[in-house]
Amino acid sequence: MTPVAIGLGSNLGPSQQILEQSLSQLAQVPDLHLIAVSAWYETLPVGPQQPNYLNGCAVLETELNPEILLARLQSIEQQFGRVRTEKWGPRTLDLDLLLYGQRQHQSPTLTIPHPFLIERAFVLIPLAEIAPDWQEPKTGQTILQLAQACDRQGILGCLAARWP
Ligand code: A4P
Ligand code: MG
Repeated sequence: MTPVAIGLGSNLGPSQQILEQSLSQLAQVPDLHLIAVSAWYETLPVGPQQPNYLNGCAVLETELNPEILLARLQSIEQQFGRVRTEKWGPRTLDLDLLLYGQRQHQSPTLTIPHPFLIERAFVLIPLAEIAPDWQEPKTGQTILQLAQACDRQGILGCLAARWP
């Protein structure tokens, strides 16, 4: 079993409901086990002008390889009506694969660690709640160290996740 970290985000539709239903879907994927979920954070959008996001993170354990896991995440995104328009544009559900154990992986479809992990407060702050000691393999810094160093200006507030 390998621990994996996933980032969840939504800024279209009933975001909290969408995020919590997506957790239920994740929990039903064979060979994927939900271990911990952060609170939900209201965050200012990074990228083009669009509504604020609700963001959070989850830690899971899996026997699925990274590419298969990404395909499972994308199929859950599709179930929630994700339509890809502009890059970094608004979305009902975005599931990003942030960390896969200590693995570094680069293919045309998948980069692990997620390329923007180390600079995004909307990922680092929630992830630090549930995985503070996880070492980010490229920098060697822990998630807590990265979270403490990041710019928190875009983090507006936080609400408890209704999970489990
Ligand atoms: N891909 C490569 N590596 C990964 C990975 N580690 N996890 C590929 C997930 N996908 C990965 O992603 C485009 C392609 O990236 C996928 O087909 C996959 O093969 P996408 O989800 O279709 O497009 P995107 O999300 O618009 O682009 P990208 O670059 O993934 O953007 P991000 O990083 O997901 O950022 N502001 C706030 N406050 N909160 C947010 O959650 N999210 C974004 C999107 C922008 N601004 C935001 C937020
Ligand atoms: Mg994405």
